[in-house]
Amino acid sequence: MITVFSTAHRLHHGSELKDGAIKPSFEAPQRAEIVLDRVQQTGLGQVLPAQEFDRTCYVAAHSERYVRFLETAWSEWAATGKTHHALPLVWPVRDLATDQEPGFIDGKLGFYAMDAGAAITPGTWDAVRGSADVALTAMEQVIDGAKGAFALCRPPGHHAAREYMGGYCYLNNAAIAAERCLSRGAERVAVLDVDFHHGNGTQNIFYDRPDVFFASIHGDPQVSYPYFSGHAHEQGAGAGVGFTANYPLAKGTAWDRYQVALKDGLGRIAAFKPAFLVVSLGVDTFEGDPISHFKLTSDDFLRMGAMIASIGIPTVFVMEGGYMVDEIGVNAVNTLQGFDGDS
Ligand code: SP5
Ligand code: ZN
Repeated sequence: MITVFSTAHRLHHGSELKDGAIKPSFEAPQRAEIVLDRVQQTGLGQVLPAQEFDRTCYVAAHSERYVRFLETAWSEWAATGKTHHALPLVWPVRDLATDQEPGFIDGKLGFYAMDAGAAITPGTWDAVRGSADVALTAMEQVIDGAKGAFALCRPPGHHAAREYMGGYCYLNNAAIAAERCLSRGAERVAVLDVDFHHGNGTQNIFYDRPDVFFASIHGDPQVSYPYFSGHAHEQGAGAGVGFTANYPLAKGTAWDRYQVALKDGLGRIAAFKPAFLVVSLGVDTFEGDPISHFKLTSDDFLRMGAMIASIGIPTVFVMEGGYMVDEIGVNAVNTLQGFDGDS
């Protein structure tokens, strides 16, 4: 399988608010380098650089004003004399909710963020754009006939919604790739999110749409980030009712229970008959992950890849989370090898 990679990710290493303190983010540059090393060690296949895509490809999944915010946020922040990474400090929750974009950067940060987990640094926009271009380049491979392709994206994307960032995510790489195949003529596309955390951003972007089926398997939001979405009763809205499927699973879930949800999700995706499948591949479901609490083993990722291959749909794997840095390379590449039948 071909891997698409961009060195632009190295321009971004944010801070996050964790346990009441600002710390360097768990989502660090080393993650992508470890996965790339494993791709090369195992001889998974060629590694291609990302092509550059037009910003209209990003606006397909996000609003114009949100993309503009991402492009200009660091310069607006720096213009006020601040030198730390930019993080929001006030959010328009419930009765403060408004559709009016504030005129000052501190207000814009809260308006366009769901949490204090997606800092803006000087290199963030270039890394974020590069990550989306990685996903778009991988989608082009599959549109051109490849059975599978691996988008080694960093930063990740699945928490980013049409108009907000959060959870280390800025542009929703998986959603941007899904929109790309629709604009190139596909009638239907499915997104399967196997990251430990609910793919709230992808759900938000496609919630009222019947042309994109979204399935997510994740830690129960009663006890797991992002807490406010991913319940089983969230099944879509309007014309999209029935085209979103959520599988919240209990703390400590191991392969025996995980594979039941995966099988059901894949069955529903197969019945939808999409032209393409985008997999949001987070490997933070691993038993050793420092911020999650499922119990998948490295061998389970081989099984996961084989099960995904079994429905026979051309698939783009888009890297999302996974934070046990020594193991994420093995677990991500095991999934791809399982898909390729090299296990
Ligand atoms: C892409 C992705 O995986 N984003 C995840 C963002 C998670 N951010 C907040 C995590 C809070 C976890 N707190 C649990 C600590 C357990 N020791
Ligand atoms: Zn995650």
